[in-house]
Amino acid sequence: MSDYPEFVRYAASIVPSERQLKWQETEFYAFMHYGINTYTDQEWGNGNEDPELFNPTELDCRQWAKLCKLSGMKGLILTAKHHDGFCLWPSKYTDHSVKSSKWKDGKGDVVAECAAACKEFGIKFGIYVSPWDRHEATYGSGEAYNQFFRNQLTEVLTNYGELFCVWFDGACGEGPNGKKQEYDWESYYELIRKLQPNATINITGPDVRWCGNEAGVCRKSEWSVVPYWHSTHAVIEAKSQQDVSKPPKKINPTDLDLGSRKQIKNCNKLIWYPAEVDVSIRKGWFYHKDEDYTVKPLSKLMDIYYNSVGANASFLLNIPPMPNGKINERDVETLLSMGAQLEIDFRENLAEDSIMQDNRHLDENHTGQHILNDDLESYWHSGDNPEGAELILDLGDDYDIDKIVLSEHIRTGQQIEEFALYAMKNNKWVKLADETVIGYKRICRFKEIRAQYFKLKIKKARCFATISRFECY
Ligand code: FUL
Repeated sequence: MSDYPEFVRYAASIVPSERQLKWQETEFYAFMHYGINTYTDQEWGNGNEDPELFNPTELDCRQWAKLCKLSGMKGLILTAKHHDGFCLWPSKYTDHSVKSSKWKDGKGDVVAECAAACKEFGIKFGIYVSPWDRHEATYGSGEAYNQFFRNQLTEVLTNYGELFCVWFDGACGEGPNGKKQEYDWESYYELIRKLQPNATINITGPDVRWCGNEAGVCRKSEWSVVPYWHSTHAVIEAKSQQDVSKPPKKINPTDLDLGSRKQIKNCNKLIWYPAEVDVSIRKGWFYHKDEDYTVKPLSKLMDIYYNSVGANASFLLNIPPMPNGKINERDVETLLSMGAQLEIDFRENLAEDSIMQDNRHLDENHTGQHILNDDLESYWHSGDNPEGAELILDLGDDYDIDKIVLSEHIRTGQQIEEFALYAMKNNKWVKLADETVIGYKRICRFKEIRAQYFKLKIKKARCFATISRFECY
């Protein structure tokens, strides 16, 4: 039995909250950047835009939600208010909203239409509300703005049903001489917990962290257990976008490793803080006609999917509606082929109903055989001697396999630090993958191989190891 230092035992004991577990299952979901910028052709509005400009002629939130569903997404986050302060719902606390627009004679509510469409198509609904508000006069005055923001939050948190996520941007382009608002984050969080207890608070918040760039890249080892200071407001704000012309394209080189033993060794407080990869299907976040030719190709989107959902992060893909209120056919086509590709890639799990043996387990309720069903709550547990533990899968016959999907039972934490996968070829184990973390999900892709036996070997872990999913495609 290995002897683990105290800090490793502590790290192995950190677990997600129920709301984080639910969010994790959302995996792939849409961002919809839509608002006054859609009509002024801008990325960041300055707050002086005339609300009358907002005038979709064919707003179709059902098209948005249906497209998300067909693309394999499980949720949608709408920019209810971006940095320009224009609200997509008729807020009582400002006139800078849809109620001052021509659309539906000022009687419309995009948030309500979008929430209803998500419900109809069976996907989750979330909202983005920008704390940075360039229109509101009280912005920069301290408590008066905090109260205004809480009032607006209360509206969106109470009037549109269950939200799976509230997304707070850390961006602020005021610069050193601009307005300085001291956000009362704790009071915002308290309100969200009270009114939407199941919603995660993403990015400038305690539940889900930003992957650190807008290019769709995540770390090789994306740990969900990290030092607590990654969730502090000052740190998040400092890393957020400060200039509209400089979207963050790369992870800061000093941030490439957040959760290895080296990073957590001297930290007395660790938290469960999983990563989200946010990226736009086009060049910008809002729709611009001259970016119609920048729609990312299917291959690029699939790569991002595998490198995020398949590497212990979630994938938040932005699809910006056009001024008429619909999604452009280029984006639609690409997303429909993405949905079809995902169906093909994960059509039949060949490991289901097979035999899984192990060389050790905690007890009879946690043997290898427990990981081949759909139930993520039934899992294999190594017992307190994980290094060198092996799970051997017998498919019963030879099959062509090019993907293996693994999950840890994250309700018990994240422990696996290094693992390898093998297939049996001519009575020899051939290595297919040699990786680090697994976490909620790791999809290992390799050159197609025809084999009957596959093996997972745990090379290094924190105190013990669990596996709740082992799928072959
Ligand atoms: C950034 C914002 O400034 C962009 O406009 C966009 O909303 C993106 C998701 O976050 O920080």
